[in-house]
Amino acid sequence: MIRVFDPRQLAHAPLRELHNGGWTAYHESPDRAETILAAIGPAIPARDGGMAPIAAVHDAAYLEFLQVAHRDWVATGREGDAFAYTWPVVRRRDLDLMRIDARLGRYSYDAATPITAHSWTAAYWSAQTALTALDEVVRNPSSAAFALCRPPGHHAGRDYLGGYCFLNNAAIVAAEARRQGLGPVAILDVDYHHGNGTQDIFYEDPDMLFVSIHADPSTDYPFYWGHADERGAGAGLGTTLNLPLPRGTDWAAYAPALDQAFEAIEAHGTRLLVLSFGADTFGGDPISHFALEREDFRRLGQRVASLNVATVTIMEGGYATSELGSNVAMFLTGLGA
Ligand code: Q9C
Ligand code: ZN
Repeated sequence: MIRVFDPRQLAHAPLRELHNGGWTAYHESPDRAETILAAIGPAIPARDGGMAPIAAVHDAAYLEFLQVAHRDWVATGREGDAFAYTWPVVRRRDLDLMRIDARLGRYSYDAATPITAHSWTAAYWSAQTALTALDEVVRNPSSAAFALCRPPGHHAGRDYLGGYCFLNNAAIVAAEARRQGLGPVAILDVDYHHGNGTQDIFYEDPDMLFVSIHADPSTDYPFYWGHADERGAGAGLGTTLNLPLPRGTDWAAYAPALDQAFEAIEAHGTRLLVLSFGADTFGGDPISHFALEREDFRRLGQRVASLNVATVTIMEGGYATSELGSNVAMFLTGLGA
């Protein structure tokens, strides 16, 4: 299986994040990617597919904001990483926002996702890493490809960042695959956290299936999205499937949800699967509360491979850095590396 990794992604390295009311070292660190790369072996670098596939998913003003935000932050006299402290949740309207603090709130939904001088570069190459993996699958449709992406993407929406995510790599790949006529396309998200950004992007889309297995948002981030009764809207009603599971979920409880997800993916007639893969379902993850073990990631990979559908796997979360490499390697072994 082709693995794709681009070192320009390492440039994004926020110092700290606001976590449960205090400062902690940033969980989504560059070492995550380095440790995965060391465990999974040789990878090809990303090719530059340009802005078009990114602009097909994200709002133009948001993309502009991402590129200038840290510069504007510094110009205001601030030091360190940029993040918001106020959000327009009530009667939001399309104002021409001048102040960087106002724009940070407009284009984000949490305070745990700082923007550094290099965040845009890293996010851009993370998206290109995902697109290159798609390209590899197109060139050899029997294959699967793994995109070692960071920053991750599934919490980012059309015009907002959050949850360590800036550009929604899975959505960008899914939309580009559809544009290339590779559909029906489905997205399966197995990160511990609900992929609220991906869900939002395709919520009213009648032919993009989004299925997510994640921690129950009544106890876990991102809280406001990922509940079982969210099923899509308008023409997209029925193309979103949320399978929330309680804290403590182990493989025995996880596997039936996976069966249900696969049923929906098969019923959709899926020809290309985009897998948002997070290893934060691991029992030892420092910010998550499922109980999957290392061997379970092999099982997960095997179950995905048994679908027999061309698959682009995109790295999302996973923060147990010392076990992250072997967990991802196990998953790829199961997938049929
Ligand atoms: N104590 C991904 O796994 N945590 N993102 C906020 C809560 C944010 C996780 C602080 C977790 C985001 C891609
Ligand atoms: Zn996660």
